[in-house]
Amino acid sequence: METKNNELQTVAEAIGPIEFTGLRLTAPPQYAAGVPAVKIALEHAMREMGLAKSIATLSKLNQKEGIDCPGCAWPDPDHRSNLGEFCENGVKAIAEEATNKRVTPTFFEKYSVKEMSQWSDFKIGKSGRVTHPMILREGDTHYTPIAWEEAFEIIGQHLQLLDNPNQAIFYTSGRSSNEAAFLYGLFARKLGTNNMPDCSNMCHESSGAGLFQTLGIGKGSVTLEDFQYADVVMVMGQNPGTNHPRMLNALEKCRQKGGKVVSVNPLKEAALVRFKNPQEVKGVVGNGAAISDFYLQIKINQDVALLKYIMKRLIEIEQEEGNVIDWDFIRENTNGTENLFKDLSQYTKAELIEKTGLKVGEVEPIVTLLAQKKKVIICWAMGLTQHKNGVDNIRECVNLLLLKGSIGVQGGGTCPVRGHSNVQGDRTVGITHHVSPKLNAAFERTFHFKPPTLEGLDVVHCIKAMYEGKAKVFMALGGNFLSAASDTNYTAKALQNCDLTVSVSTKLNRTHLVTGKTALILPTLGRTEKDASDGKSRFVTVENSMGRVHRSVGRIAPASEHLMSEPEIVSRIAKSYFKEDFSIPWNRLGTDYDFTRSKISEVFDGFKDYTERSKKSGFDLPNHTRRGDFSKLPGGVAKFSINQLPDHDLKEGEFLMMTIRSHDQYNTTIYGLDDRYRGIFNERRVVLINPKDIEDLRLKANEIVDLKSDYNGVERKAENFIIVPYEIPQGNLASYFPEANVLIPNDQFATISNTPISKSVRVSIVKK
Ligand SMILES: Nc1nc2c(c(=O)[nH]1)N[C@H]1C(S)=C(S)[C@@H](COP(=O)(O)OP(=O)(O)OC[C@H]3O[C@@H](n4cnc5c(=O)[nH]c(N)nc54)[C@H](O)[C@@H]3O)O[C@H]1N2
Ligand SMILES: Nc1nc2c(c(=O)[nH]1)N[C@H]1C(S)=C(S)[C@@H](COP(=O)(O)OP(=O)(O)OC[C@H]3O[C@@H](n4cnc5c(=O)[nH]c(N)nc54)[C@H](O)[C@@H]3O)O[C@H]1N2
Ligand SMILES: [Mo]
Repeated sequence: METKNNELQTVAEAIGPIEFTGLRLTAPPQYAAGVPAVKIALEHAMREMGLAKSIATLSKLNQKEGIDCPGCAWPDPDHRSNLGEFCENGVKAIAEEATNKRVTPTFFEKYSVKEMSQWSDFKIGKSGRVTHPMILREGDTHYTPIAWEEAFEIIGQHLQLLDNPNQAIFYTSGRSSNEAAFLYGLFARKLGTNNMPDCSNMCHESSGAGLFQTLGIGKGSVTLEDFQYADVVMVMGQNPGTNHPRMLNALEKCRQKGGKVVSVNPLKEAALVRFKNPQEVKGVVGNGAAISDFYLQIKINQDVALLKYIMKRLIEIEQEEGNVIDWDFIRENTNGTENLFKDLSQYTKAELIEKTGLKVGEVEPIVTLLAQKKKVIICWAMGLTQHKNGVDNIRECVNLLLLKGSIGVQGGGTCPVRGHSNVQGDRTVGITHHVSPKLNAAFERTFHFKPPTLEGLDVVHCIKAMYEGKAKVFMALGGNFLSAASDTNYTAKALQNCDLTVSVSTKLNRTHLVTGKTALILPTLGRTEKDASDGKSRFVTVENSMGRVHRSVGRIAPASEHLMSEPEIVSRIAKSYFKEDFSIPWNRLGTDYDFTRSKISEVFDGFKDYTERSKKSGFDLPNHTRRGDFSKLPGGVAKFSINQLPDHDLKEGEFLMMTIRSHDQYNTTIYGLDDRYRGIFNERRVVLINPKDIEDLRLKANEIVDLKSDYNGVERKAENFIIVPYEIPQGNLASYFPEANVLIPNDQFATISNTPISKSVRVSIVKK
């Protein structure tokens, strides 16, 4: 079949404008943070919030009595800086939420849905906070206000009308509190479905799967303190300067104590090279500190090849000199070494190194370091998880750590660096599409009903179900599902197939503009805002990337008097559906968070005295791997695994493309148009490419091209990208998410974890 006829049709509303905003390029800066970061952060804060609100929010950000930063999930140190325990992008996140701008009923009266859909994501987001519950009734062109009670009734009625509960989908983004997520999961289960896709399906699902299989828990093993004791920290597939800036403090401290930092990344990310800590005087006046001792600019998705090379070399050195591999640890705590050794012997060093695109001379110093040192931490994020072999990537990291006996020891272990500030907590308290008999039993014991036993749908499979008309009601607790998911046109059609789409949101986004027949926006409180019931103030709790649960207390007046808290919204929907069934006290659960927490602690282990212990610095959830205890696994030992080298099946002229975040965005929320640390300003429709590839393709810098992907004969096109010469390995490209999401087919995802292949998309460049 001609691929031309097989092109996935464009849904203009889903794509937004494809015009340019005026690219400017500079050389990437020599360091990250420092004074410019402080200045830019404060400019954002003042522009969005004004002085009084800036002081009210920022002075309480990440303090023990304060607001948990909605920016990322990096943990807070025990000693909090007086200069402020936050970073540039944390300030931007706060400013974005606590903005003074408002999206009111008058705003919706003025702009039709169609008109707003033609705005850029930047403009949509900058419109401000949604102030009233709004409805888009079937056939209407504009959203109109609706009373809360009527909104809940409409949702209840739609759910009643379904043939079966599996026609409903309950998506969660990672900003929700433990309390809201728990009630949401309880509601879905009581309704009778496990269709609980969540943003981790697109994010760290591969980490959870890989770690669970090999170590028995889907979470990381290290604490913040471990960074001070580590001999080596490897940062693989992660850009902390933009996405987890406070992690740079930990890396700096590690180096001050004599540890070495190794970065593995196709791009030379400025913050991984040099960092000026704005929380310290020397960061303001000095040259800053080097962060990486070694930098491996690896080709996209060749991390398994690199790890295999390193392990092969470690085994060789062990054979020659000994004292490299921790045999005692391996004997006592693992199985599968023989198979691993056999697997490694199949490959030659030359073929492995060639795949990475690195030189032996670049990798050998790291081999030597790892041979000599014992305590190793591996940190990673999306650069490892969002590939077809995302789970293999994680398991191969575990293999290296197990060889070194570096799990369950002070200064060593696994560190998947989570994204959304409470994505880990949401999962802990029951947001999962998987069925666990143990969890079902705990829900049954606590709430006296039988939770469903059929596996639910994750993100990619619920999109397919909606596309095929098998799911009819879509609800989202936060997030921007349309723009976050891959295959934008396909996902748009999937949402449009629904009878009802519901978004519990703080701000306007594209998912509100490409909807089911009827659509609701339910405006909710953000982290920064005071949450009270009957005049009594309440607080919510969250879990950070390292498994510590603590409270978050809102500090400023809500954006509108009509906002409702997330737990309350969820419980009111449940009430409207279950009507006369009073077996679960929804009212009390939605209003009395202490009571909700007492129920969480009945269902889940580790939450004893939850409310009290969440105050001050919070408490750590049980993590047996952290203690070197693998008894949760069959046989009671950790597992070495066998992982294949990826096959990208690139055809002539095809590149491997990663979709990455710019410095001025939070996922689909666009704070600004600059990517300062990469020297790219005022433009997002760019494609980063090696100058030699530009030459080979007879392209020119600044030329405008289209990007095309072709999977299984279906052509997907992203129009209008500017060629930007960049120091990136040959054969690789980079462009921004979500603009490039149209190119990623919904059926291309990681084995086991089903995470879309956002970091290794096969594309070609089409000249205009
Ligand atoms: N300011 C800000 N903070 C955020 C977010 C945000 O958008 N903005 N998002 C939050 C969320 S939800 C998440 S999940 C995290 C995301 O945090 P990151 O994972 O750091 O974010 P990405 O931009 O996706 O960056 C991936 C990095 O991996 C590299 N990479 C890509 N492919 C490969 C590969 O094959 N191998 C290796 N070794 N490296 C590779 C890229 O060059 C890039 O540096 O950040 C969280 N924090
Ligand atoms: N191509 C490509 N696609 C990707 C990625 C990639 O690297 N490349 N990354 C993936 C990753 S890692 C993730 S985590 C997903 C992110 O997927 P999502 O979590 O769905 O997306 P966000 O952009 O974080 O959601 C932003 C919206 O959340 C709402 N919001 C903000 N704060 C709150 C709150 O406190 N409560 C409520 N109810 N709503 C709130 C606002 O309305 C805002 O518009 O995207 C994924 N998609
Ligand atoms: Mo994420």
